[in-house]
Amino acid sequence: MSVDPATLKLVEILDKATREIPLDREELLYLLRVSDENDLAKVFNTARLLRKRYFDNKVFVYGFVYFSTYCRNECAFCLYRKSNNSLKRYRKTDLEIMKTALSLVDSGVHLIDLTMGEDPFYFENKESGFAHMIRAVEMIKKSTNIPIMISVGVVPEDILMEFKEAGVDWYATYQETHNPDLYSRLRLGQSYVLRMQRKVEARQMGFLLEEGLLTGVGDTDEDLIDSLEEIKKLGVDQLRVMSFVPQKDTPMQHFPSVPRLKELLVIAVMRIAFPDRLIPASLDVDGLNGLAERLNAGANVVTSIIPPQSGLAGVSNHSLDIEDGNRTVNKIIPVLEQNGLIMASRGDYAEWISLHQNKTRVFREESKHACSNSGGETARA
Ligand code: SAM
Ligand code: MD0
Ligand code: SF4
Repeated sequence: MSVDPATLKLVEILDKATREIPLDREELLYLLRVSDENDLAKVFNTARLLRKRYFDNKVFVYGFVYFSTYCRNECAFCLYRKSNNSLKRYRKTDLEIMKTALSLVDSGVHLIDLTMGEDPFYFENKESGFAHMIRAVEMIKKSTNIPIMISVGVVPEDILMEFKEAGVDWYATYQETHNPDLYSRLRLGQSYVLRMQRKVEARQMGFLLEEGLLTGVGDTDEDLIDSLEEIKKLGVDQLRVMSFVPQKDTPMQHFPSVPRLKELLVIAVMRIAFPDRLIPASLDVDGLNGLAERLNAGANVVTSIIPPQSGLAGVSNHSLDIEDGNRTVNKIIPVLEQNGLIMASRGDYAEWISLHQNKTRVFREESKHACSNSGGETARA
């Protein structure tokens, strides 16, 4: 019986992936373009096999606190862009932030992600603006020892250092794309170089890094592969992709939509290219209903757990599944189980971080050295 050459090629690529032989550009592109149902199942299967190799059946779960929806920026894709006057914004007090974080910790999450727009209240009053926030972070850390991520935009370097000293573990700042031209049409008026540079600096300060892509924003398959290459150079610990969700009253509200399959394929290709890293399935794109397909594609972290009745928003889906309590730990556990997975313990998460830091120490030290020798373009805040 003759085997179809396309099937043979796919089998060869996936066999290489299973043996963790790095795939070249052309092979990664091939995977991103798979469309046949049987072939897709093979790609997802390989992604899950690699996830199992490094994480067994354990999944991590992150709580999300979007504590201020004010923003000085004009990202074309974002509901919270400065000039959008059609929404009600909020800024939570330090006490509210702490209370929410503590209730998320009680519900069993492994990490608290503190996120805001680039709120002028913080950015324009610099030291005094951030001071309360930094103290709140310190309190959360001291009383719970929970790992903390900040997603607060491109903060000045000295403030970033203060967050580190207060006990923050992760810095998340998504580039969305590594095509500078596309970036300039998405993150209007923001420096591409500065955003990348701050991540390099954060890593030098000892932060763990998360990088993120948006798909369905005019990105090509080539752009997506370029991003994987940049992500490798940056040396990130967690990487994500989210589908663009059109937002009313924003410049991209009528942007043609791309099937969700693209996000799923990118998740699988991320797992294949970075088998031992953390890759989220965000509840923020399609809510609880979209969780199983993202886990099936190889994700190993569920993000955007939000307490109901807290008055807190999501990012790409500001209200989906929040008030009805569908973005809670209790609601995701059955979905994990239906997919042969379980929720990891806090000890498992701590162990992963510590083993991972040991494993990547040499890479991080070498790149720190390379950066300090390169004297590349210095970015300004
Ligand atoms: N303001 C900070 C910043 O932009 O870095 C922190 C917020 S950040 C976590 C918001 C992220 O949500 C963006 O980087 C983008 O990846 C995602 N996002 C925003 N609007 C979105 C949309 N309409 N559809 C999908 N993802 C979106
Ligand atoms: C999420 N809504 O995890 C959150 C957000 C920011 N670090 C994360 C995009 O889906
Ligand atoms: Fe502001 Fe972040 Fe939205 Fe851009 S993505 S408008 S920086 S909140």
